Amino acid sequence: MKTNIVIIGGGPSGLLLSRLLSLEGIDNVVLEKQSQEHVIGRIRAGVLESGTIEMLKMAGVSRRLEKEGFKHDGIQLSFKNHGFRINLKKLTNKYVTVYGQTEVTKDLYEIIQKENGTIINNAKEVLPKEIDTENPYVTFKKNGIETKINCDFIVGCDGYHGISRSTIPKNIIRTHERVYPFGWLGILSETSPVSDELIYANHGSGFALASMRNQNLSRYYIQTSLNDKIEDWPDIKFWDELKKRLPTEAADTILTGKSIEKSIAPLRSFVCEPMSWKKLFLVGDAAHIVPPTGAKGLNLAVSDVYYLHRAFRQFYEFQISDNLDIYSSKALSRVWKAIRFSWWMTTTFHKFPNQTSFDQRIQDSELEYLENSVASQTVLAENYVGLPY
Ligand code: RFL
Ligand code: PHB
Repeated sequence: MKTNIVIIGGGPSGLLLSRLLSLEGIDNVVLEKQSQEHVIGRIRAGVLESGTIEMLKMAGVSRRLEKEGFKHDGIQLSFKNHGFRINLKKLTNKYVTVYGQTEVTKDLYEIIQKENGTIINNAKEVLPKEIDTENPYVTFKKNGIETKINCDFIVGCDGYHGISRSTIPKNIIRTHERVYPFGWLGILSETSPVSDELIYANHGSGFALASMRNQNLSRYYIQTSLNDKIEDWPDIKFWDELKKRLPTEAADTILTGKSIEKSIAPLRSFVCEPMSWKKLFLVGDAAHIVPPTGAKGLNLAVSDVYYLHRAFRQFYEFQISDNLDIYSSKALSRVWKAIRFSWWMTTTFHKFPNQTSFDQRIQDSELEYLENSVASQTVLAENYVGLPY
């Protein structure tokens, strides 16, 4: 087999890149190790920046998003059982859209398949080879049969646990990491959301977040210990803890019900530098991870796709590799700002083990300052709606 670009990983970043390349007439193949049902079944991100929406529009997958997504002009923050609002629209003239990653992935699969793009699911033992030569290729097995795909470039969109990153030599790659000493327990429930806007709560017992997918589907998270297991959190215990952590007004009106999904995710910040080497380019979670507190993971994956698809367009249209050469530095400059913001949201809203009364007072004064300073609110709002590309 032969193609221009092999994309390893068919999550949102791999699918979006594939679609945009195809629209430019650049041949590509997506190799995804899981089945389509598995990829589409994953419950993950929910908040899309306007830059992400523009990219999805460019990919021709915005029709359902425009109809079913919810525009949010603000977010609610709470501390010491007291809530206040950040008016995103007024402070930045932008908004965010609540539309699940699951739906984005579904829309991308549908259009790629309809327009005869190539996604190979259940591709096992995917391996990028000869990435430092003019003749890179990828091998994989499907149903026990090994296939080789010759290509010009390989893009690793295979997430944090993928294999692409590890093919960059150890003496080239540098990684930067912070692992947080807690996780997020998230549930999805078929109840109407407690609030029209997301609520991020700092509470003495730990962080809580009230989010949503649509008018009849709520997504809630609470900070938990990394030692906790799903079995430790029957629904009733989850709801009690969530109510304790949300402001009273929300806790008193929340509708509880049976959870239809429940999972615990660890929180980490991670960046690998550079994000490209020779013929290999890394995109999204394969190169960087943020804790979900700032709602940045998927949005960052999309901004990487923005820089990379433009660079490939320049290469195939004009045989110029300038933008491919600066892909890593361009993408990293935006990545680090989102890493900083997500770290700040995480440290400001969570309880850390061994947190002292000093640490608590610092968090309280940070949030008090935020509540009363337009300058501070503008910094948050500008980062939350997404920095420019
Ligand atoms: P993905 O989605 O992990 O996709 C990688 C794909 O690669 C496949 N793969 C392989 N394929 C072939 N060969 C191999 N060896 C392979 N190894 C892996 C995998 O099966 C998978 O299909 O990475 P991508 O595309 O970079 O997308 C990143 C986003 O998924 C991620 O950043 C977000 O979900 C993060 N995130 C959030 N981001 C936001 O922007 N807003 C949010 O509100 C938000 N909330 C969240 C989140 C992530 C969460 N979890 C579960 C970590 C909330 C949570 C709880
Ligand atoms: C979500 O709805 O899953 C969600 C929303 C905002 C975040 C993280 C996750 O910051």
